[in-house]
Amino acid sequence: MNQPQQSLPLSRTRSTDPEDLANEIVERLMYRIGKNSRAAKPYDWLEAAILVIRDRAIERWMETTSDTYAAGTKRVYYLSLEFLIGRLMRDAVGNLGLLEPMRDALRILKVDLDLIAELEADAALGNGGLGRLAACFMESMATVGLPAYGYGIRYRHGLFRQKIADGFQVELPETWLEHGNPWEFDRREAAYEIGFGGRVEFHEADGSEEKFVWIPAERVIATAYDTPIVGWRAARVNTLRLWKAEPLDPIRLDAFNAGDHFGSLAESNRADALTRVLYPADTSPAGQELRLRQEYFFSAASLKDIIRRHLQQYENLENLGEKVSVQLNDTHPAVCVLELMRLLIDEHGMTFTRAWAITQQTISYTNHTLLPEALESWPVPLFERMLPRHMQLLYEINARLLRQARSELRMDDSQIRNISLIDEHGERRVRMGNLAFAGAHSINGVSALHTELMKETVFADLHKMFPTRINNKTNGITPRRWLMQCNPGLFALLRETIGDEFMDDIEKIRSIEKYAKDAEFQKRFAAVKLANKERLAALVRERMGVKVNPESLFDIQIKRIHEYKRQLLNIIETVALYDQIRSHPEHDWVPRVKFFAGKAAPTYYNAKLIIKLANDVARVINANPSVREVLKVVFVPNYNVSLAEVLVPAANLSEQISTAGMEASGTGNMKFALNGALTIGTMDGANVEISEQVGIDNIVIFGLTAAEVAAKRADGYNPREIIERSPELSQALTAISSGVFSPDDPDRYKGLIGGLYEHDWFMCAADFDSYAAAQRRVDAIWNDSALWWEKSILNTARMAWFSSDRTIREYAADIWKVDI
Ligand code: T68
Repeated sequence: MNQPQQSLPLSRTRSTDPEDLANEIVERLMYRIGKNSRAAKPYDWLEAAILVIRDRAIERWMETTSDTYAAGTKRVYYLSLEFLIGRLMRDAVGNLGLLEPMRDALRILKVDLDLIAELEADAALGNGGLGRLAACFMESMATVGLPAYGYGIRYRHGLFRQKIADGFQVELPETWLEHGNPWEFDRREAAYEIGFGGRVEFHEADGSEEKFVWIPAERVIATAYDTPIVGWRAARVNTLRLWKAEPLDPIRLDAFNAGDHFGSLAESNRADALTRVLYPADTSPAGQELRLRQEYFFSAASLKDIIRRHLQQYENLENLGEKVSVQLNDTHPAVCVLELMRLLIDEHGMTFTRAWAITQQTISYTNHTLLPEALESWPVPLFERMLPRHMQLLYEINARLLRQARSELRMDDSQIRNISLIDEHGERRVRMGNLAFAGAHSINGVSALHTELMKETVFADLHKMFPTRINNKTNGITPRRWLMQCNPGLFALLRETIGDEFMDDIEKIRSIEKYAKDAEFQKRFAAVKLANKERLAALVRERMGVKVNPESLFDIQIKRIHEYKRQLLNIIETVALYDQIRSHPEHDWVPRVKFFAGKAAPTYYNAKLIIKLANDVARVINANPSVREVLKVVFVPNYNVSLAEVLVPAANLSEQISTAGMEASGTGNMKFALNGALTIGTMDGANVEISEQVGIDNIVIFGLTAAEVAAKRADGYNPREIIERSPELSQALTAISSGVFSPDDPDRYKGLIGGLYEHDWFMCAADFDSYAAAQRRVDAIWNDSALWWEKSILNTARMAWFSSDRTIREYAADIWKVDI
């Protein structure tokens, strides 16, 4: 396997001298932005700097693109409705090796790189882990030298901005494009017509040749916007291509002239709406027609583009599966299976059988959730109305699939029902997961546990039918962003201690292990952590007016707010701890700050109530002088990638406490551990593999296992009994539900807490005592400072396996079958 190049090919052609760079910046300022240094505002400097960096990436971009063409290498296409990229400047400048030269260049111009970097918009074109994974993968694919394209939607509004008003989440529109976007190139030449609705005609051309022709009722144009993604040391520069919808006619002049001013813009507005906003629901299907339109729009545009590129180089589509891999990031682009079949059969004249073989060879699918309510499905009438030809193909695929299941595999009615692409319980619905499974040669889970559960639960019967398709690809994170950029202090300490090798081969970070017990190294490691905590403390003070002591244990839970992620369990334990501290003031309590951050889906009632509860509990605890020195609670508003880059390096303790069996993998867990936080967590998702890598003594595990959760649910779980047996838990629950934290509305949490007594689907009660005990184990480790830092260092030393470079190499070898 090739290691990324050690020296920048770029430096051959372009100067990296700060003086030259400074001149270039001033030139861009002048000729691209139209200002001189005196008139330039900080944002203008940022844009000028980005243009200089971007231009440095372009040569390499063209070079690597033409190399791929010349070598005829297989191309990988990563289709994702979400790319949570965050800011790009640091990524690009760091990966081009220009960080210090650019910093010096800007200094010559009396501009602070760190200050302008903060002004860059955080591109939040995703909800959470799934979108962020896509962004890490893009960077890793460029780093390992894989010719890859990301395809998605250029949402005008990314994930909403979260404001906390009186403790409640308020959603405000996000406007990342308001200053323009210096990273993107609009590619007017790459535009495709995408149809919706209409009818299918059957043409019986010269006798035997039958042909179906879809005549859509509505059409929009998909136009491409390209962003270069620079790999580490510019090993490669790949393209992230995002689609925007535009009307065929921007204005219907006939209607306008006839006086119908609104009507004349109807088509334009309809196209505009298509790519206007990202659906803010994570792990639950949005279910609306517009969402299906978005899915089809970007899938169809991407496939057209892929086929056009293929046919530019090869004669026909017979070798598509050898030269192209299409990876579906969850089922959101699953309609690709049908669209590719339609293109191959209706537009390229292939037989059904041949088209099916090529489709399966080309497509592979990643599953990110087992939650039954999160599996996408669409009402048959909606699907049929929007995509009539696709519906025909779906029925044909289903007929063949079910026939095979029944005749060759002798499957029974219940198995047939589970395998079918149509869900027949109640309203008939198209199952996107089953469609993706049937149309792909590989179906992967995102952690070892999740993959095993996929085989046993949602896809049990499909797995029996196709036992070789399901495979595991444990998630990863890019160490460039999640260590080298976000934690410059630790990065510098590591370089000084073990040299630079780990920058190119992250496995080498393991050499830090031998310093784990070294008192001097521990001191320096702790000092870096303290500085990161001071930075977070300053942010919290500035943004929220809350003062926290950086010497306290920083205990952090940041992720989407969801009942299965159990922020509620953490809050309840916080309340119990608050009670304990007040009852035993004589005890030597470990000073802690509990940080929370995360967004709730705007329609998710309980998740929003949990945010309010965290804020209510914070207000009461932070105002109580008797716990002031030992306990603080902070809910940091508007969690996004940039905020994570401050929180992750500052954590001592990482909360990964989902109900076992419910978190497919998690990736925040990896970021924290790499940055030296200890994990408190359940045996869920990738936590299991983290415990194997870092060693069971260096992680704090508690709670039921996935098998125990399943058994408890099957046996009839009685949370009330458990609550009544745990005095700490019942006291905390009573306090919350009786209004101690909500005196303005004492009944606010009655329903939420009542639910725990009644069903407690996420087993907060069952895991509470074990969680609280685990927290006291954390205290004990913290009190033995040498032990704490030893474990912390061992976490950093042993997390290399979770690099997304490793994940991508596995996808490349096992699924895409491409040499790198
Ligand atoms: C996450 N899924 C998993 N979904 O929850 C997490 N869903 O365990 C895993 O680490 C991560 O994927 C990466 O594999 C999501 O983030 C969504 O965001 C989502 C968005 C729209 C619809 C459904």
